[in-house]
Amino acid sequence: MADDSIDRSRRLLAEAASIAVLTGAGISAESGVPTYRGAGGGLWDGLKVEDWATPEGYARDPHRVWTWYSHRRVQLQQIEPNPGHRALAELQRRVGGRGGRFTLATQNIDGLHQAAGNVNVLELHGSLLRLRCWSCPYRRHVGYEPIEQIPACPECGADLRPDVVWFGEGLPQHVWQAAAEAAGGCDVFLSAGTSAMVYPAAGLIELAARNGARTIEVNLEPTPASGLVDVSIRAKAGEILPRLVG
Ligand code: BJW
Ligand code: ZN
Repeated sequence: MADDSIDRSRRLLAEAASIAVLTGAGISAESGVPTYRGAGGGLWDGLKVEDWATPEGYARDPHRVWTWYSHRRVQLQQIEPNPGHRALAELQRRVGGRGGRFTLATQNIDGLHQAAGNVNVLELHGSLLRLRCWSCPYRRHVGYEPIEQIPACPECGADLRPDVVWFGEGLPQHVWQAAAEAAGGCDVFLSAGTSAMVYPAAGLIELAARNGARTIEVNLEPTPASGLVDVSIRAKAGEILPRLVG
């Protein structure tokens, strides 16, 4: 991979007053979390996300979907942030230290950015570590313990569900708005470890480019955004991000 792409990206990140970052499953791959698509991805415990991470998938077999999420949550206990996550935490500290603006929007639901030290993370697709009610605004944090029986909402008695965003569901509105504002107003936009196929999250890259940001992509494979960005680096996030920030 060309060293001049790395040098150019390093310079852009070092000089920007306002940086927005979008991450996806690829950034957690080196921590042992499987991706949804691409090499080595696509199946979570034998189930295909497109078939089960939908309201229809849940309606088909609520218990199976619950057990699936419970299992994924328990697995998180063994998982730690990798150098890619830690580089973004360092980037946030540096940009903050020089009085700049930094926004991290993630499509991931694994909480690893927060574990690495990032703050105010915008969780576009929710979190495995929260439950919410199907029919009222009730939400609560949960730990890594398995939950095999579907719990009832203490406020209204309806079933609780994982607080994640399934296909066909809208993103949490305030989270989406904050991410769109950051992407539309930044000098430099960095996307890392995302196939850039799932909308509206992938649209943040286009929004940033349209509004004049310099755009950098770090991903193992080419994506639909690769032709649009200023710098496209095909490599592992855990190897490259520390070099972009360090
Ligand atoms: C590495 C690496 C390493 C590996 N280093 N890189 C047609 C056109 C446009 C949109 C639509 C459409 N039809 C339907 C839609 C809408 C739909 C959508 O976008 N579908 C597309 C698939 C076509 N979107 C939605 O439904 C969204 N809501 C919405 O649009 O609301 C409005 C609306 C309402 C009602 C009706 C219609 C619209 C919601 C999307 C929710 C996504 N949810 C999931 C599941 C979360 C819960 C769970 O995990 O169970 O979120 S799906 C899954 O994909 C997950 C991810 O966050 C998301 C994105 O994936 P991501 O992060 O990019 O990961 P991968 O695996 O795709 O890519 C990883 C990449 O990393 C790969 O490229 C690797 O090469 C790379 N890599 N190792 C660097 N070490
Ligand atoms: Zn309720």
